[in-house]
Order: sequence, then C-alpha cells, then structure tokens
Amino acid sequence: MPNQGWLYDIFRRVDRDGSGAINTNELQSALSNGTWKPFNPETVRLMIGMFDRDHTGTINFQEFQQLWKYVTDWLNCFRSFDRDNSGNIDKSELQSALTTFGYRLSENFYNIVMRKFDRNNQNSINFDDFIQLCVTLQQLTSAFRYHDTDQDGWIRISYEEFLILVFNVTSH
Ligand SMILES: [Ca+2]
Ligand SMILES: [Ca+2]
Ligand SMILES: [Ca+2]
Repeated sequence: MPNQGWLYDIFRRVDRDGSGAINTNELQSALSNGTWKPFNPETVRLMIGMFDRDHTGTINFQEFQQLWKYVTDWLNCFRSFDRDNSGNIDKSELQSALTTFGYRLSENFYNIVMRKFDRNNQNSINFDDFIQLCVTLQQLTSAFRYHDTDQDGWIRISYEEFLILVFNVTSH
C-alpha cells in the first residue's frame, strides 16, 4: 500500500473542483490520462458504485484509497496477461487470463465476449473494458452459483428469477 500523503496528493489532483470528493467526471478524466482514452464511462460508474460506501454518489479520500488499490491490482493483472505488451488483451491472452481465474469456457463463448467488449474493433480488449468484462463475469457467476445449489453447473429458474438475476448484475 503506498503512503497516505502521496495518495492524498493524487486525490487532490483528481478532485479538480476541490470539493473534497471525486465525482464521475473527475474520475473519468483522471483515468483517461493513461493509454485508455476515453475511459469507458460504464466502467467508471461501476467502480464508483462499488466503492461509494456512504452512498453520496461521489468518492471521498477514504473510499479513494480502496478504489486506487482496486485499479492498481487490475492494472497489474491486465499487464501480466498482456504477454506481448501491446497495451491490450487479445483472444488468446483473454483465454489464458480467464483460465487462470478458474473459468472453463468454450471457444464460442470467447468469440461472443470478444465481440461484445472489443469496443474499438481492434480484435483486442482495452483495460477499461477488461475490468468491466471481469466484474460482470464475476457477478453473473456468483448469481448463477446462488441458484446452483448442488453445484452441478445447471440451474432451473423461473422467468422472473431470471429477470431479477440479470437486472441485479447489470444495473449499477
Ligand atoms: Ca470534486
Ligand atoms: Ca461516497
Ligand atoms: Ca496483448
């Protein structure tokens, strides 16, 4: 964990209007300073939703420390799977990433996921979309597991249970 003073400096720079809290626009422009331009606004909202513990809609310094660690961890993860250092994740890099996370998924699944998250049509996935893909996959998997009580990889759910499952995952 980096020291607090250093991180507080970053927090103050991200908090452009000096309000003491980071809003969606401030976070997006801070994250867009890297190679990933512009940072996917859906991913920004997703991250604010995860770390806004006091439900103010913004990120204070305490929440920022957790968020910073989260982004740094994802960045390290992303870099370690970006074997050719291209700055993005192609299909075979994604396959080895998700296999390492414990997912067993078919070629067909990877083709669909690549189509959905390859937003720039470059046959590879950028950092922001990679976070979104992994978080969505985690959330859908845990929602599935909740219903898969005997853990055989099959569930039987009603129409309404299906709707609830999907809405819980996709609405942040
Ligand atoms: Ca602010
Ligand atoms: Ca907050
Ligand atoms: Ca790559």
